[in-house]
Amino acid sequence: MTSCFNDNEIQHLDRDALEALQLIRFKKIVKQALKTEFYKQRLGSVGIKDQSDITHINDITKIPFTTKEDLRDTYPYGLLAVDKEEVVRMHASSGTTGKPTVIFQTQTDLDRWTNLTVRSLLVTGCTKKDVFQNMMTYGLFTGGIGLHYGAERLGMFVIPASSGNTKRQFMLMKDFQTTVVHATPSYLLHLFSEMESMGYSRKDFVIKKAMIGAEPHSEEIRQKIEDFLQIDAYNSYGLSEMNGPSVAFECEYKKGMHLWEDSYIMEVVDKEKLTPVPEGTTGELVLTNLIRESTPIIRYRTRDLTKIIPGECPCGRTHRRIERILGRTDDMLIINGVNVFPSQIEEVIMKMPSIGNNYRIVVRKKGTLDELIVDTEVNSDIISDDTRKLYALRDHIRDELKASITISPQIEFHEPGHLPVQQGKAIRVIDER
Ligand code: DLL
Repeated sequence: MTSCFNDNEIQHLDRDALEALQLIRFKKIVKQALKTEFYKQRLGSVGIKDQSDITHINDITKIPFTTKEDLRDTYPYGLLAVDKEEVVRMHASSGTTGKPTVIFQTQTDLDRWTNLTVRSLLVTGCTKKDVFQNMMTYGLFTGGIGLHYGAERLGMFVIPASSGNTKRQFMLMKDFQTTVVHATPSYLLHLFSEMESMGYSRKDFVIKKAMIGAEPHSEEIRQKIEDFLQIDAYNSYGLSEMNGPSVAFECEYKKGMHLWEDSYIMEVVDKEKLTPVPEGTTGELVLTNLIRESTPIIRYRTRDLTKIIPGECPCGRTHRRIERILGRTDDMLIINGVNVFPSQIEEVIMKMPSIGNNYRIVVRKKGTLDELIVDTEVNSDIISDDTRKLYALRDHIRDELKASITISPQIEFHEPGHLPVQQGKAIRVIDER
């Protein structure tokens, strides 16, 4: 287990030492993976039957990729590589079919992940003197609990505020003199746009830093947050399949995110050919978790597009940095930090008998938050009917969608044939953000 005490040394290992450490850990992960039927077949198909078949870190490139679909197909326990009684927690992320992709953690797994979150907070300059207000959602989502444990282990004063309830966030921030906040960038912007109307001003707060992540955001958004609040905002990247936050984190220089290479093997591949691209070239990030014994995942296609930043960081840490996430190769939308697949929406609305054949999903900014609009055609009989029926249908769709995607969208009805139709593939999603 990486202890906080010697962590600084690990952050500065030279490449040879880092790769030697990766190899030792990778072999252990292969050994774990071979305990699952799924990886026994996958690894067996390329002649890997035992960890001794791995002799160099580059052997990883022989192994087929693991995808979200694989995780879904093996739901719920297909990737569990330890006895169930060793599991102390699970996390999940949303999926297209309603079945989440699940990840299990043993106590050892949690300790290792927590150490990474401690490291991530330390590299941004956090100390045990800080008061940490965690505005990420607590629950199956990894954003809340994930950083919570690291902040506690670091010795920070943690306020587990979770997301929402703007008024209470301000009250806590003022009364307990919060110095560090953790939130999605969109929520943070939304929160502070309400500051004056809620009777507060910047001088009521002593906030110094924000950890922002879980959703794509531009440098301009970071600047907006920093300028408005006169704070430093650090980009934080992660995904539940790789534990959650603290896969990659910005250090005090804020020049890209150090991907913690002692704990993850990163590859960046061409998004179509799936072959490696050189440093500095954008491609899909592929990750292997080296520290989780319970749910080994090898060569996971994240669908996130980024590039490895060539050269060294002025901080001297040797773990390579990735550029902020530029987009995704699939169609998953992230709406105020919540992952939504268009197919989840389609699944719900197309079940309703009065709904027509055409629909589209519009996402736009309303102030600093994202707004989801579902534009759908309805059958002519319901249009000429009592308007109360239309209102009831609208409410029903909204409730069903809320149950499925946890967001309550605006529903707009159109007469049949009134929504645009494409010649080729339908364009269902209009993302105006
Ligand atoms: O969002 C974990 C996390 C929580 C990261 C809190 C940072 C802070 P998931 O819900 O599984 O996990 O969603 C993972 O979110 O594949 C990216 O597409 C996107 N994402 C996460 N962090 C960033 C970021 C968490 N900093 C998916 N920039 C990932 C852009 C991000 N996109």
